[in-house]
Amino acid sequence: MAEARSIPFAGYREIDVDEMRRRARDFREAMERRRTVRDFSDRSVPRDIIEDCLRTAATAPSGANMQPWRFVVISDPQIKHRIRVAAEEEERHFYQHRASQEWLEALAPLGTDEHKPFLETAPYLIAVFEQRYGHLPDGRKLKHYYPNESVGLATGVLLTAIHLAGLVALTHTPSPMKFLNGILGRPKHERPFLLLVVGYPAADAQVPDIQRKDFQELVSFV
Ligand code: IYR
Repeated sequence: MAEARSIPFAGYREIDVDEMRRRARDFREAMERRRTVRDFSDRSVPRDIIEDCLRTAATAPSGANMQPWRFVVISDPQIKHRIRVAAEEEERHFYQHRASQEWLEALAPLGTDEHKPFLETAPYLIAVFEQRYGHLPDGRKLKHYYPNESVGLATGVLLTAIHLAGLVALTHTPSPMKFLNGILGRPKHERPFLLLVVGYPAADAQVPDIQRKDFQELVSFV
């Protein structure tokens, strides 16, 4: 096996167990304060902060380290407007025709509907694309492994970075999202994965009073 390794392996730096405990608890407490926000301020956010969050997202593990993601950061008001118009059209169809009664009931506590003003209000939208395959320098296709899982992981890391930076985000999933390829000029083999809305919360922003599951309900030790 060892002969197959063509890259150097880095060492592991061990952390004192009490320090480990402190870090785990501090991180949990910080993450427990994360909430999805749907009312955004139009205040601008320095671009370098968004860039750092994206660099953090790119540290996520991925199948065979193929890093099958592409992030398109949108701040241009005209592009945001086009995205809003296209997303609201899809959403209108979803809320009026496509969604089952059961689905609408599940969404009711969140208070969502087809109106998506935040797509224009927030300073940044980040469209996350999943690449089914990449390209070698000679142009040949390179298959990507576990692209769904990989891009989901990177998006989770991105949301974490955005939260720890002190910003808020909304994971928005207009369905279908193919219009994003057209508006953003992305190739066919890139599948829109989701659209993140990022910025400051509006001064009067409120979040629904929903709870996270009890620990016992989500974890089993065997
Ligand atoms: N895409 C729609 C509907 C929606 C679906 C789920 I699942 C949500 O958790 C929230 C909304 C919308 O964005 O309104």
